[in-house]
Formats: sequence, C-alpha cells, structure tokens
Amino acid sequence: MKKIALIIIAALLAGCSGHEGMDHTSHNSASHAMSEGIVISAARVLPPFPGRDTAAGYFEITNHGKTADRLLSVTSPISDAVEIHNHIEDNGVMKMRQVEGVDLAPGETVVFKPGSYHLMMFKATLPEDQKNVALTLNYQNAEPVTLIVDVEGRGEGSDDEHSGH
Ligand SMILES: [Cu+2]
Repeated sequence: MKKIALIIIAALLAGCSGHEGMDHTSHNSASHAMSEGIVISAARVLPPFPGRDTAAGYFEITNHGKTADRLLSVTSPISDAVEIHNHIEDNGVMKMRQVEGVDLAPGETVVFKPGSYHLMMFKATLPEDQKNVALTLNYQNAEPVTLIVDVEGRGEGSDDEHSGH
C-alpha cells in the first residue's frame, strides 16, 4: 500500500509541475515553444549572405524541468545539414567546432548567439520572400518540438558568424 501511496504523490507532483509549465505557454508565440519544461525563446534564423548558402540559427533554451536533458540535434526543411556549433578558444584564437549536443541542466539557460553556440544550416534553401523557417529540436528525453522561427536581418550584413565557413 505504501508503494501505491508514493506513486499517487509522484503523480500529484507531476501534475503540479505541469501547471507551472502551462504558465510559460500563456505568452506563447511563433518563436516560443516548450516540451516537458524546456522552453525556447528568442528564436530566429539569419539567412545566408548573398552568394552563400549557409544560414545561421539562434535561440535561448531553458530547462524549467526537474531533470537534466540534452539537445541532440536540430532539423529543418530548409537544410539537410543543420549542425550545432560552439566557439572555443584554441591557443588564444576563437574557433568554431561542431558539437554532438548541448547539455540542458535543470534551471539553466543556454543562449545560442553569435560568438557562442549557434546553428549552422548548410546548403540552405530559403526563397527571398520567406519569412519563417521550421526548426525541429530533438532531445535525449523530451519529445521533439517544432518551432516556426522568424527569418531575421535579411539584407543586413552586421553578423559575420558565417565567415569561418
Ligand atoms: Cu558555425
């Protein structure tokens, strides 16, 4: 009987955290989505520079859950080869490296931004008038989530993230 009681308590606790999670969806938008306590915000895709075909993707990812998870990969219909990269310092020189995944510790936020973690989307097919891009985030534990992300900065050359490729 004791075991059953514990299971019921566990279910109640799960229900509570589920309600906490619901609060995060109250300001849900195209670039804001969650899966089991993992919340993505500020998601955007930067299209390739003229004459190039590598797009970049940025977002902030927060694990509001109680358990660790890991972002394993990202897929998108605009590119068959979306890689997660990070910048690391190698003998005083910042270099881009592909990473196999990003750990998402409970309560922590990982920011994908120029000079840090970022998505590289190789051979991207992105028509000039395309305003949104779908990104599907695949996790070790949580269910995959597909975001519809704004295409940002079209025609602006302020970001040199792609220059290393
Ligand atoms: Cu890169």
